[in-house]
Amino acid sequence: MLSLLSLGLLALPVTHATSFPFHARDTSATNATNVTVDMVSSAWYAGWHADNFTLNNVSWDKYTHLIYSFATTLPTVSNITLNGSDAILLPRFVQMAQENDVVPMVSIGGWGGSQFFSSNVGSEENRTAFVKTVTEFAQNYNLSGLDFDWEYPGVQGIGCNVVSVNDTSNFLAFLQALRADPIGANLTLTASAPITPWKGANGSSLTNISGFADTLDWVNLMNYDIWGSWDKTVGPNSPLNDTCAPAVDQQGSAVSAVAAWTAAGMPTYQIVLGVASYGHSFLVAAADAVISDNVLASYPVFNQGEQPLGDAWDNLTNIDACGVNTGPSGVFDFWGMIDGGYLFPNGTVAAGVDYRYDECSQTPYVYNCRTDVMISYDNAESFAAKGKYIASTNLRGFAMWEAGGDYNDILLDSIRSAAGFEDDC
Ligand SMILES: *[C@@H]1O[C@H](CO)[C@@H](O)[C@H](O)[C@H]1NC(C)=O
Ligand SMILES: *[C@@H]1O[C@H](CO)[C@@H](O)[C@H](O)[C@H]1NC(C)=O
Ligand SMILES: *[C@@H]1O[C@H](CO)[C@@H](O)[C@H](O)[C@H]1NC(C)=O
Ligand SMILES: *[C@@H]1O[C@H](CO)[C@@H](O)[C@H](O)[C@H]1NC(C)=O
Ligand SMILES: *[C@@H]1O[C@H](CO)[C@@H](O)[C@H](O)[C@H]1NC(C)=O
Ligand SMILES: *[C@@H]1O[C@H](CO)[C@@H](O)[C@H](O)[C@H]1NC(C)=O
Ligand SMILES: *[C@@H]1O[C@H](CO)[C@@H](O)[C@H](O)[C@H]1NC(C)=O
Ligand SMILES: *[C@@H]1O[C@H](CO)[C@@H](O)[C@H](O)[C@H]1NC(C)=O
Ligand SMILES: *[C@@H]1O[C@H](CO)[C@@H](O)[C@H](O)[C@H]1NC(C)=O
Ligand SMILES: *[C@@H]1O[C@H](CO)[C@@H](O)[C@H](O)[C@H]1NC(C)=O
Ligand SMILES: *[C@@H]1O[C@H](CO)[C@@H](O)[C@H](O)[C@H]1NC(C)=O
Ligand SMILES: CC(=O)N[C@H]1CO[C@H](CO)[C@@H](O)[C@@H]1O
Repeated sequence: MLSLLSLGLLALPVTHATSFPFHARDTSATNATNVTVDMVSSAWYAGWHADNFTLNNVSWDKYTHLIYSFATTLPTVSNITLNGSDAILLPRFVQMAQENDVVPMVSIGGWGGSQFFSSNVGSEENRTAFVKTVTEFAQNYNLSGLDFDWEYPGVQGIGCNVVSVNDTSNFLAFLQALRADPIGANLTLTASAPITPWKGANGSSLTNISGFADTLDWVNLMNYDIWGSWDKTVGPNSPLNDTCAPAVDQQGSAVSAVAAWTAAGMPTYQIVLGVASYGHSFLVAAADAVISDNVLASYPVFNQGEQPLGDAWDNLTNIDACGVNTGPSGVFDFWGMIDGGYLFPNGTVAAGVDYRYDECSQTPYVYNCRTDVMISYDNAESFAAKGKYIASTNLRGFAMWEAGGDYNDILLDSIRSAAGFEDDC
């Protein structure tokens, strides 16, 4: 009974997806049933990188769902907006997805696009209007699903978002109204969520998110940016595990995220693991970078005053949605690490670059002692570990930020194979 939504929506002939039987966690034994749902092999496609990573560059046959990003919220509840030239690109995206039996979705919000979620769902009248806005948007673009990437309900994200203590309950009320709508009922509805459940009015993570579980098809747990330039030390961008890390370095991981969400009532088969095709760079003095015998430290201090420039998709000047210059992001996409000489084109570490695979987070680090740049990132080995974890934990699948970050599908092929997806022949 719990999975009727998923079953109805995913009864598409996704032949290249693997299926596992899941035991639906119905509290009523007589209603308990084993259901089979198709696993999710997905990624976000960032519209603003389309010049470089074109729609023809997408490996459509390896995905079940692709999520065009982003449509952003507006001060008016009666519209959402696409970024730049997306209004021309999105119809082509949808058409190519359909031709390839991929479910086309659009993500609404994002770090820079969540400014007005709070007001758009802030009253029953607005929720009704916002349901109309997003369902008309889905119909206009022939979308089969919507992803809500509100960063974050009840918590200030980028710095200029509207925020209310009632955001999370208003979000749920909105999703319920959307699900009750005849068009919304037929859409795949997902949310991209932080590694601990959304905050309630008291500022703490919800301990019971069953209302969201009943309404959404699944959540994408954004297990990345767990460490970055905002921290005091370097750390893994996307740790698989952190329960094995020193207590002060337990900032979250796939393992702790799945534990937190399932404890609050999200079944594992409604959890998709968000994975990253990029890493974060830090300027680390040689004396701090290396502990002994050329072994790299996992949590060294870094120069917070000087953020290295990332790859060709980074910029010395980045003006965010609040109008603030945030400087370089320091992000290196996986292809950018090859471009920058940190990795060979086959994804292995280049000659003269120090490397460590951190056994707790199960993620790699590289260090260039000539430039003092350290990068914590993901590679084929760490993606295989995450794929194995998805399979062994019965998670629904993975969602990669972002499709264009990979190089020759090195990461995508690794996680697909480890999670049990089979390639078409
Ligand atoms: C099964 O679930 C339905 C819907 O929640 C409920 O109305 C019904 O009473 C349940 N049946 C039993 C025998 O528990
Ligand atoms: C569900 O499947 C498992 C494993 O195949 C089996 O042990 C269990 O009895 C099944 N439960 C129901 C309610 O069919
Ligand atoms: C996209 O495809 C073109 C043509 O095959 C290729 O030259 C280019 O390198 C690809 N770009 C990326 C980012 O993969
Ligand atoms: C929403 O915005 C689009 C693009 O700017 C515009 O074409 C459309 O008319 C707007 N719709 C409403 C209901 O305002
Ligand atoms: C909009 O596009 C610009 C680049 O043109 C990009 O930097 C920005 O992140 C995008 N914003 C959103 C919210 O998609
Ligand atoms: C409802 O939406 C309008 C904008 O369309 C906004 O001005 C207003 O503050 C919203 N109401 C609430 C209670 O958030
Ligand atoms: C939050 O919701 C409660 C209960 O509905 C209401 O009493 C309160 O005024 C709301 N607070 C805000 C800031 O909207
Ligand atoms: C529901 O969605 C499916 C697949 O996207 C479509 O074929 C069908 O016509 C839709 N039904 C309604 C009532 O919109
Ligand atoms: C995470 O670390 C704990 C030890 O703290 C270990 O028992 C567990 O197996 C690890 N899980 C994974 C998926 O690596
Ligand atoms: C980098 O930032 C500058 C100044 O804001 C801007 O003019 C330029 O277009 C940006 N370059 C890229 C590639 O985004
Ligand atoms: C990766 O490429 C490098 C440089 O060409 C080569 O030395 C190495 O053997 C390759 N490794 C694998 C596993 O193919
Ligand atoms: C301008 C730009 O962003 N170029 C990049 C496009 O992507 C390739 C990798 O696929 C990079 O090598 C380019 O630097």
